[in-house]
Formats: sequence, C-alpha cells, structure tokens
Amino acid sequence: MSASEPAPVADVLHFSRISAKGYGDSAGFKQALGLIWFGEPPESIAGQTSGSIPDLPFLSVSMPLLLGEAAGGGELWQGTPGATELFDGIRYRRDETALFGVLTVDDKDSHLAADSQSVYERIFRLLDHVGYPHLWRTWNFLADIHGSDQGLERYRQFNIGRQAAYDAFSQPAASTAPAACALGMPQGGFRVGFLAGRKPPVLLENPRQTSAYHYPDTYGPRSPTFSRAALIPLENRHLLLISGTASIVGHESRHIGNVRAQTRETLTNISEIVAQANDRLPNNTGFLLAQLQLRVYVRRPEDADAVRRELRVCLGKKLNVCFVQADVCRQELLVEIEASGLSVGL
Ligand code: 3EB
Repeated sequence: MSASEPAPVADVLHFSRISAKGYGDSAGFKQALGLIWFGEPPESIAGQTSGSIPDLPFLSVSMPLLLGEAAGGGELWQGTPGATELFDGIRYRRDETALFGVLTVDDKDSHLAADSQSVYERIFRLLDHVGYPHLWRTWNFLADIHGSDQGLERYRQFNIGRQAAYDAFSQPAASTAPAACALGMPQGGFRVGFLAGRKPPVLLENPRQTSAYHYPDTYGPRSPTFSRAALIPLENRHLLLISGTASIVGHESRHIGNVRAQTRETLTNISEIVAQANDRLPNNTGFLLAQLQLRVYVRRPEDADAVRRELRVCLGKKLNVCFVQADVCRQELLVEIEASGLSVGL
C-alpha cells in the first residue's frame, strides 16, 4: 500500500452521497453496485420516476432526513459492476472485489425471528454460491423495532433469528460477524442491505466496549451478531466500515437522557475504533476521524442540532455527515453514529 500514490477514488470501492437532484442524473447508476436511500421514496419526489433506475439494487428506508436536507437522499455504492442479478429474493450486483445486495420482507403476519433467520440464511447461501464468502457490512432496518412480537421486542426477535442463521452455517461470531447497524424506521417491514467480498475483512472490536456477541442476556435471549468495525483491504487502500456506535461502555448505556453527553461518548468510542484500525496499518497511512463520512441517527428530531454542535466541537466544521431520524435499538439511547472512509496518508 502506498500513501504517496493513492489510487484515484473512482477506481476504488466507495460511496458518494446523492440528493434527490442527483437521483435525477441516473447515468451514475450504471457504475453503481447499489443504493441506500433515506427519506421520501424517489418515485414520490417531484419529477422523478422509478423508471430511471429500473433494476439497481435499491434499499429504500422510510426514515426522515433532518436539518434541512432534501426530502430524500442516499449513499450510492460505486464499483465496476455487472448487471443486476437475483437470488431467492435478493437483488445484487457485483464486481471483482465486492457484492452489494438488498432484500425486503414486508409480510406483517410473519414472525421476525423466522424472517431474520431466513434472510441471513439466504444471504449466506448466495455468498457461498457466487464465491464472495465474506460478509463485510450489513444494514438492518426494522419497522416498529420496539414493538412486541410473540411477547418479545422485535429487535430481540431479530437477534434470535440472525444468530440462528450464523449457527446454522457454522459461522462463529468472533471471526465472521460483520460491521452492522440495526435501526427502527416508521414503516416498511424488515429491510436488509449488505456488502460482501472475496477477501476476508479484518474485524475490529473496541476495548472500551463488550463485544456485542458477548452481551449478557439482559439485552435479549440472543446477542447481536456484529463486530465494531470491518477493515477491508482494497488494491491501494483500505476501506473502514464502522458499525452503528452509541453511548455504551462495557455493555451498559451511559448518560441516560443527555444527548450531548451521549454524542461525546459515542465519539470516544468511534475514536478508539479508528485507533484500532490505524494500529493495523503501516505507520504513514490510516484514517482520520474528521475525514470519515458519518451518518447520525437521532431518536428525537429536536436533538439533531445539539448533536451537530457537539460534532463540530470535536471534529471541526467540515463535516461529511447526514442526519436521519430513527429508533436506536435500545430505548434509552438517543443517538447512534456510523462512519466509513478510505485510508489516507497520515
Ligand atoms: C450497540 O452498540 C448499539 O444489532 O446489528 C449497533 C450496531 C447496535 C449494530 C445490530 C446494534 C447493531 O449495541 C446497537
């Protein structure tokens, strides 16, 4: 890996933020592996038709964008993909390096633990079938995440099913659990996006936090199956995918009711994860927290501005951040932040 001559970003797996306007310029979609879209569905934004992206793997998430952003916006994952393919309800594209897929389960009568197990088993079967065996990152979005399903919170049901799929495919969490996030959205059933690859990720944990797959059962009968981050070796650089991160130290939520303190604790956690990543890279390369692309999920829309102020204090004004309203998976958590970026010369 050379810090002095990084590959042009266009050749490297990455994502760009796009707005409703950018969505109209569908040319970029040919080079896209897939799109995760927040807010009003593009087809309902004036002047757009879903015909402009006939088959791009596309995850539409019904979470409102905050702080004056457009009605909708998203992240467009770019690579050098071939055509969209289908496998057992999964829509995906792949290039030499990576595979991006999406799937949705909208059936309200089904049981989330069973749905979640089936979704993850289908993902594992696909990855095995096409030879991209390493899951790097998953995005999990659940309607009514705190609602009850057969007497247990839906997020906890989701965790039961996810872990059952890992067990069924003999995938030990500590060596295979991807970076992830799991958030509640207003509607839309159960939606998953994922990024997988031919090469194994370097999975990172945070020494300040209990590994999620070792959480005690006070947080549910089955632990959440994810790692704190995945570090992906690409040709000339590394891609860092940091999971949704919150104000948790050990396994306990901190600063109940105080969104600013939760934000600072979250940034301390993310800084530690960035340091863990940089420890694994040559001395003159790595990641700078202030240069990562962030997505902030806030439970209460009125907190978004306070979170932005805290971020500016710690990271400066040139933030690359998008704010959305979402239900963070523990009721007492008011904010969760995920981050990603390509390594730079330090
Ligand atoms: C936490 O640290 C906060 O269930 O996949 C963050 C990232 C969280 C991923 C998941 C949950 C998940 O436990 C919640």
